[in-house]
Amino acid sequence: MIITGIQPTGNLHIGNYLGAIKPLIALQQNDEDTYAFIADYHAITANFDPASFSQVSRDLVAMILACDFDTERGSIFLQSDVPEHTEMAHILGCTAARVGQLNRMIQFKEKMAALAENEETPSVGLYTYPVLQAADVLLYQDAENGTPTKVPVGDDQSQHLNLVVDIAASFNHRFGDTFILPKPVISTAPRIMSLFDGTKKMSKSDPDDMNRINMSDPADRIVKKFRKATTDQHMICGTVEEIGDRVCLRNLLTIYAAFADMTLDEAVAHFAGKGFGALKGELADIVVATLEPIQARYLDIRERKQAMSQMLGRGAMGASIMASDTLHRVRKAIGIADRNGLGEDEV
Ligand code: AQP
Repeated sequence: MIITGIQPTGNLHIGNYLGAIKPLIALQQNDEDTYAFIADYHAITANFDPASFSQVSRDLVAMILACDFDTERGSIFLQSDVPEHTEMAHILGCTAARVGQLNRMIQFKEKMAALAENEETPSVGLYTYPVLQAADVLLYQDAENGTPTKVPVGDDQSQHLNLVVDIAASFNHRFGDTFILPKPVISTAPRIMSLFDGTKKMSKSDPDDMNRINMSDPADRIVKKFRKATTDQHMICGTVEEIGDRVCLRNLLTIYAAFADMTLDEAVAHFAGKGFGALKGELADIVVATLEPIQARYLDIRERKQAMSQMLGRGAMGASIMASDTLHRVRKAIGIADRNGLGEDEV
């Protein structure tokens, strides 16, 4: 079983596609039961626009479906449609997660520093974010077979995932075996960087749209963004080792290799001795050719609003069956009875 979440914090970009969606679809093809959720309760831990929030979430669902997520083999749902996530987060926050652990989270420190630059202070939700993440993961358990749930994540999330495992172990230690410890699967997919700053990752919430290639960008905009991407004056080198600290070159070659299903070595060999013009031209061609059919499906799915609502409803219902079962066991373990004070077993 696989559980994965993606935040509705803006337009999906090719970094999300290569780093999260494409590997997820590949895992799904191995017959894994998949739960994919739109992490809207995570997205509200930072600034968000209530007027467009719901549409951003739905567009994200439409794009994931357009990338070939198979709803026969998995559920896709909104986190906020499955209230067990927040209830479980409260229980874990009280019983198994400790302030000292949250204080060590690098992502919180980085986000807090970024907010401080604008004289803003973080929300409590941003601080407790990893506890909600623990709830997201631990609700989905293969209790019948006892096999660990796989959680595919980028390496920037490995600290949070280790915390999820620690929280589960600490709960089990205190209340008896309740959770099967999950298995983080750290992505081997490439990290895609900003088109202008090769040291900063491509990101949905980056205020400058020119830094990323959105999955929904039209062909002419993709061509323009690659044309304007940062380069240097040198020719393209002959080996990966020679790339050295030319981070923008490395990024463009990495994107090319990922879209062409090549290794980085093969991509370097393909462009060795050529100028950036050749690389940027071929890069735009291959990205446009991959995205165009996805975009056509996306526009079609996005229009079918009722079908999407029904599909999300089915997804939430499927997720709720498993989530409420786990939550029931957790409530029982901590001595909180279900159904008006009576344990379900006594009803
Ligand atoms: N640049 C990237 N390269 C490769 N993979 C990436 N992911 C994100 N950016 C890149 C992967 O996409 C998934 C989405 O996770 P998320 O929506 O929870 O948030 P994120 O990682 O913080 O993604 P963004 O795009 O950078 O959003 P914002 O701007 O909101 O922070 C994850 O699996 C991630 O590894």
